[in-house]
Amino acid sequence: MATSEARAQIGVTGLAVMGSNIARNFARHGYTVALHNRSIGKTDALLEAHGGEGDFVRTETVEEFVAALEKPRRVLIMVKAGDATDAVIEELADAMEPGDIIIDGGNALYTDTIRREAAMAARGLNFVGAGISGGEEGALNGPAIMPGGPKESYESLGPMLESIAAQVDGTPCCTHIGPDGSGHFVKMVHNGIEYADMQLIGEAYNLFRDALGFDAKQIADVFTQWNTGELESYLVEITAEVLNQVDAKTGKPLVDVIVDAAEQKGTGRWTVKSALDLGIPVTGIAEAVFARALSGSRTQRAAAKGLASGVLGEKPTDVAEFTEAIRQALYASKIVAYAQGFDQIAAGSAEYNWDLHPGDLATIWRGGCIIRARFLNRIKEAYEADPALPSLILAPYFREAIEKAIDSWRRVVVVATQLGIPVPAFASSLSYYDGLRAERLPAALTQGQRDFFGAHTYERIDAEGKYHTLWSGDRSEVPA
Ligand code: NBP
Repeated sequence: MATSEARAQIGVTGLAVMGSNIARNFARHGYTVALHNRSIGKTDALLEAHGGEGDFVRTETVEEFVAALEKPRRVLIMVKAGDATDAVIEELADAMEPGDIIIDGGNALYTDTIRREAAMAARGLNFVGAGISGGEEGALNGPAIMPGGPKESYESLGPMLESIAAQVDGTPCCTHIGPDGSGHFVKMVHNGIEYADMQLIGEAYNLFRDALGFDAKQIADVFTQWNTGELESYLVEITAEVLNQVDAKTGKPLVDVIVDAAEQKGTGRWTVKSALDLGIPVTGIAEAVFARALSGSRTQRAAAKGLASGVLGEKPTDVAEFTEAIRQALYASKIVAYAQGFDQIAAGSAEYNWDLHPGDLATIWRGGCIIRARFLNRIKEAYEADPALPSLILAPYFREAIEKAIDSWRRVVVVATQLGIPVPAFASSLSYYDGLRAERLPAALTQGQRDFFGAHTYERIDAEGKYHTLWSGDRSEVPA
């Protein structure tokens, strides 16, 4: 361990699980890392357990911490998102100098990052909002990193971040995303997609359990098998691990003794709120957020037990055929969820003038992060072939995959409905797909109704301009 006079290349403040592991990751890559935490206990605990892994500088006060850093100073904040981040930024900004770089690696709301970047820029400081994904394991061994902020700061910071990020085929899972809040925005959408992916996996699990009568071990075996094909991904892999886990206390599968009420920290909700503002239908993500909320409505659910199901259908008898149908439904719904997430990224980019490159995101999400999956290679290729792709669904590879899956996808939604098994994300993804490809939507009627009660006008299929019908008069049509 170096002395407090050492000049560190990077400082990490906030040494809970994420900060400690990232600090260790930097140190293992040969950087001298200044350590700081509000309370000294976490700093000392880190040094005691892992101080030998690299060159760390122990500091107690913010002034000492800042003084330990090489110029331009680089400080990574890994504290609880929200007010704590603002408090830490203020303290650091007071102690730092123009040209220094403050990086917020927490899960900040991107609009907070836009505000903070502007405030720091006014003081001559570079502020980088960096989305970091991969949980504690990723933080230590290689996360996916999505840094926003000024391009100039990436020149000094980028090589360091790229060296500690996950690497796939020699490419780091880190790239400069775009200005101000763009890094946290894409991290937010990443988390939204993660919600959708988890919900879809959950619906598949539910069908195996309630439509096919599989136990947890049998379902784990299916997921293990799926992880060798086009669904190969971190989330499918850990699904098998969770389903295989046996509870030491009861000897039952752990999943059967966990309360079925999902919690959430908020990034899924943020994604949906932002999508509502941007006018982008992210139905898969929204259903996932609502499904967690429904599962958590424990009083209502207890009171609703015994509500009528109506006459239920027959369970599928060809187990192998229905297993494959579930796989196809999962794959097609997953394509929809990603397509919607990428639509939101395109809309955010246009709204904030970020000039984001969806292909770059698919590239850096291939490793380190929670949604890492074989299929991201396909997304990367799709955007390489056509950077202005109107929807991922229209890329030849995904179009064909859905064409192959569509009959199974419909059958799974029908069977689930007939059996009274909730599949909100499978069903809404299918409806989204049918809506997108429909030649005529009921929106014409909506426009007629809006014109009737509010004179909101409508367009005609056979003429330019806007029109209004004199509903409370002689019902003739006039140009608006
Ligand atoms: P937490 O989110 O649990 O935050 C704990 C840290 O925040 C401690 O170092 C604590 O200091 C510090 N802190 C708090 Br709380 N209030 C503070 C204040 N007013 N001033 C200064 N420090 C304060 O830690 P985490 O789970 O390691 O996550 C860190 C960040 O990374 C969060 O923004 C999180 O959303 C994000 N993130 C987490 C994950 C994950 O898998 N956990 C993944 C990706 C991103 P103390 O020790 O003195 O209390």
